Amino acid sequence: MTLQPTPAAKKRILSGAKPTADSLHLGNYIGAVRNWVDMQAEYDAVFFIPDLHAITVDFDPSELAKRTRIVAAQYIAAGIDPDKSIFFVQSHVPEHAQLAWALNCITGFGEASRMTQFKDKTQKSGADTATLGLFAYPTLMAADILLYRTDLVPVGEDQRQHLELTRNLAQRFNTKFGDTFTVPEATILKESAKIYDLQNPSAKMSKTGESPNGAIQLLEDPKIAAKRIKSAVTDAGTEIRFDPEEKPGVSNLLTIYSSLTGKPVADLEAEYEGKMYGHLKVDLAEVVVDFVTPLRNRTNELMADPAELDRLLALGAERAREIASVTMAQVYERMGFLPSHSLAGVR
Ligand code: ATP
Ligand code: LTN
Repeated sequence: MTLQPTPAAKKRILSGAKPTADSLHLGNYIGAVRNWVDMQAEYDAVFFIPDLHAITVDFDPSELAKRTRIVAAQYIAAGIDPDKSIFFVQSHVPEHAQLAWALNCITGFGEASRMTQFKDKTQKSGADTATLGLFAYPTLMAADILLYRTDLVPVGEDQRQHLELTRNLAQRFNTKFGDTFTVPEATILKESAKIYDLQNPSAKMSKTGESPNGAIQLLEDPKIAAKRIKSAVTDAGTEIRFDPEEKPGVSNLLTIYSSLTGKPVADLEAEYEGKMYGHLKVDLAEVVVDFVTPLRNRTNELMADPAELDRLLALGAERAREIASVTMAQVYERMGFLPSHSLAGVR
């Protein structure tokens, strides 16, 4: 028998999208989920639904479970394969909250106060309504990442500062208590993958945008999606050209078009030379409908069998706990906690 060389261990990636709305939107798909799907083959991938993060802002308890299942179904419909990747719900793995607490105790108050996402969110809603949970959002995120010895974290630019904090906390813990954590790298997903609000192209497309017409929700009726593309704000002039400064509306439509068809933006510019904005919108509306229709049908099929969805999530949580519990036991041991012994065999 000849010995096969051991393949180099795959690097681990980890990411997630919060269950804070009734559907993911096109920006989440193009900017995040689609990239995760592509990365599954090359990496040892961990994808999860950060429901503990979803409760750091005002939330409706009667919606949370449903929204969590929807995001789970949308991940799978988009191509996340629970056989290839570890795929689970954050609150099903108690080690996330446990490690977050330990990390809170090595995080400076000033350090946490400098997080711009917290500052932005509290500026909007006022400091009185902000919770301790929102303040501790970044240390919970660090726990998500460090529990799985993650090498790479594919996220948008907005999460860069949280990643930097995660790296600092990993290094601090390793120095203070002994080498325990992998220090992760951020893989900031390309700027071109950022999708803007259709009504206000200076803001990113978001679950909580000002106008519902600004976002394409992946679960809504494709006819509505088509309408939203057709009524998107475009710019002065008539020329169809990619120029985010001068023509943010048209550029956003070209980005969406290119992302969904794989056609380079330059080819689209050539194709639409001399044509009107209306032509671009009609064609893009069709592209969007062709894209969302099967995705929506597949999501609805998965949602029609919640027991199967829950089974997949339970399997994922089991696999996640196998890794997370080992890390957590090491953390407690290194921090010097008195071990808790089972009573079995003692009585
Ligand atoms: P939202 O603002 O829509 O609530 P979010 O960024 O606050 O989304 P998540 O749902 O956790 O929070 O985001 C999941 C992923 O989707 C993140 O990696 C984020 O960078 C990405 N994402 C969100 N909006 C866009 C967008 N408009 N364009 C590209 N990527 C986006
Ligand atoms: N904060 C992220 C969601 C998130 C996450 C994570 C992403 C929570 N924990 C761990 C990557 C790794 C967001 O708002 N997009």
